[in-house]
Amino acid sequence: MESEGIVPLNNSIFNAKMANHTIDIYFFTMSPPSRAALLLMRALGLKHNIKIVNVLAGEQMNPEFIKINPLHTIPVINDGGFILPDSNAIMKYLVDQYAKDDSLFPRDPKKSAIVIQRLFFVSGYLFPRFVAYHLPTMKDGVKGAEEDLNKLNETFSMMDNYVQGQTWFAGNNMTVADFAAISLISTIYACGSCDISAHQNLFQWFQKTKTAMESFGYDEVMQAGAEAFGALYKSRLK
Ligand SMILES: N[C@@H](CCC(=O)N[C@@H](CS)C(=O)NCC(=O)O)C(=O)O
Repeated sequence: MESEGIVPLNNSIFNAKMANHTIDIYFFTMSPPSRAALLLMRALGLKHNIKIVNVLAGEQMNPEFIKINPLHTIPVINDGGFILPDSNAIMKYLVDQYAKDDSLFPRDPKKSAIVIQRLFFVSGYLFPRFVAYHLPTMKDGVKGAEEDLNKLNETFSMMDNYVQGQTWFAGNNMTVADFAAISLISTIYACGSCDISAHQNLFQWFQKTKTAMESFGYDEVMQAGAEAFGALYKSRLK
């Protein structure tokens, strides 16, 4: 628990490398990975321009957007003509390109490997299992399957193990893995669909990370989007 409560960032709002341009981010507030990328931009103090892609209305399928990202997913950034989809790739790029130090994505091979593993975990376990359980409600207004709820709860147990005895999701420093993980945990919590507080270490990490991210604009970026998703989920369930 070396760095409990310490936010290892110099969170200035101006970065010399950004002097003459802003980064476009294709974004929708209800999209967890979009919020992870945007909150990181805020944490790094990067000038940005939000371009809303309403995935609920299918705007990601517009031919202009498909040209930008053939995968038709958000988030995507456009940094002076450099176009990059996927929140994980985006966060890695932004830290490498603009952060004042490597604390959010360490260069040390072992520390870096752990961050990458956690990002793959979020992409390969937490995100698909979140979608599997919540999509039937969002799409058809029916409850997700018990089996999918069990799998999601199993994922929380895995995360609970990861954060046991350490402050952050990928070790003893806040990293981009915390941004990725909290984007989904905050959304699921706002849905009230699972008992996250039953997983004590995970719940403590959630509370601590929220507080640590307040100065980046957590409430405005993360909480607001999670609540918007949660409100829609609850209204569909009725
Ligand atoms: N691994 C990707 C996942 C992106 C993703 O699936 N985004 C969803 C919104 S949460 C999306 O754009 N869905 C629209 C679609 O697939 O057509 C990331 O981290 O950026």
